[in-house]
Amino acid sequence: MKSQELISLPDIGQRLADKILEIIETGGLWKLDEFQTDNDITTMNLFGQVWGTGPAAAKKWFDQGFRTLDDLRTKAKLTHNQIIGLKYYDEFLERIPREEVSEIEKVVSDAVQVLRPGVIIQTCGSYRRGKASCGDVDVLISHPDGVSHEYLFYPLVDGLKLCGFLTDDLMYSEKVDEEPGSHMKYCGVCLLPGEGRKHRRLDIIIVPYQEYACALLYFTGSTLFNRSMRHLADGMNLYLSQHRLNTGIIRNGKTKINLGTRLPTPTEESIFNYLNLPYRPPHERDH
Ligand code: DCP
Ligand code: MG
Ligand code: MN
Repeated sequence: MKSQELISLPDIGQRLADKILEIIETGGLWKLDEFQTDNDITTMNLFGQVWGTGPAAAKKWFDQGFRTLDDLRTKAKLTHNQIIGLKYYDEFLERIPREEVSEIEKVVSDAVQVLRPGVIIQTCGSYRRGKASCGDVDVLISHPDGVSHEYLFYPLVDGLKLCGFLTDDLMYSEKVDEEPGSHMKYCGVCLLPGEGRKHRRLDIIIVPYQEYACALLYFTGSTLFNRSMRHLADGMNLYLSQHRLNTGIIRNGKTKINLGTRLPTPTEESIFNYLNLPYRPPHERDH
C-alpha cells in the first residue's frame, strides 16, 4: 500500500496516510507508546526529516539505538536517497526564496532551449501558486509539436550534470504507471554557481503535449486541491490524473473495469470546464 493510494480515498490526507502506513509497517503508532520522553520524540522528528525517510525507517533506527544524525551516518544501513538526504540535511530543510527559484528555472530553461528550440518550460508547484518561498523547484517541460519532447530527458539531465549544476540524483523514472515512456520524471539536487549558494531539491517532468494541461494542473497542486478535483471527476464518472481526463469509465463498485477514452484537454481551463467549475488561477489553489 502506498501513501498515494491512501490519499486517493475520501477524507484521507498526507498526515493520516502516514499514520495508517506506520501502523501497517510497524504494527503500532509510535506517538501513542507510553514510555517515550520528549527527547525520544525530538529524535524521531529529527530522523523523520531525512529526505526519503518514512516513519517505519525512523522507528527502526530508533529501536536500533541510534539517537543522532551522526549515528545514522556511521552506523545505519541507508538507502541511496537517505544518504543524499543526510548529506544535505540542513540545506533541504530551508525554504528557497522565489527569486532563487527563478534563477534555477533560468538555468534549466537555457539548457533545454538549446537542445530543443520552441520547448515550453513552466515552473509549477508552490512557485506557480505564488508562494514567497518554496520547498523545492518543480519544472514541467513539453513541446507543442507533440514529438520534440522525446529523447530530450537524458541529454538535458546529462548536460546539466556536466556543467556541475546537478550535483546528486535521487530518482530517474520512466513513468510506467499508465503509458510507459510517455512521461519522464527526474528528482535530484542542484547548485547555482557562485559563492554562498545552497543545494536545492529540483524535480523535472517531461511530458507529451497532449498531456501538458493535465500535467500542469497536477504539478501546480496543491496536493489537497488535486485530490478534490479527482473526487469531483469521479463523481461525474470521469477520471482525472496527471496524464489525462477520461470519459466513459466503466466501474464495478470502486474498481474501474474500463478506463474509457481521453478527452481533449488543450488548456487547464478546458479541464475546469469539463468539471463544470469556474476557472481557478494557481494562487487560489491552496486547498
Ligand atoms: N503532488 C500531488 N500529490 C503528491 C505529491 C505532489 O498531487 N503526493 C502534486 C501537487 C504538488 C506538486 O505535485 O503541488 C508538487 O509537489 P511538491 O511536493 O513539490 O509540493 P509543492 O510544490 O506544492 O510545495 P513545496 O513548496 O513544499 O515544494
Ligand atoms: Mg514543490
Ligand atoms: Mn517537488
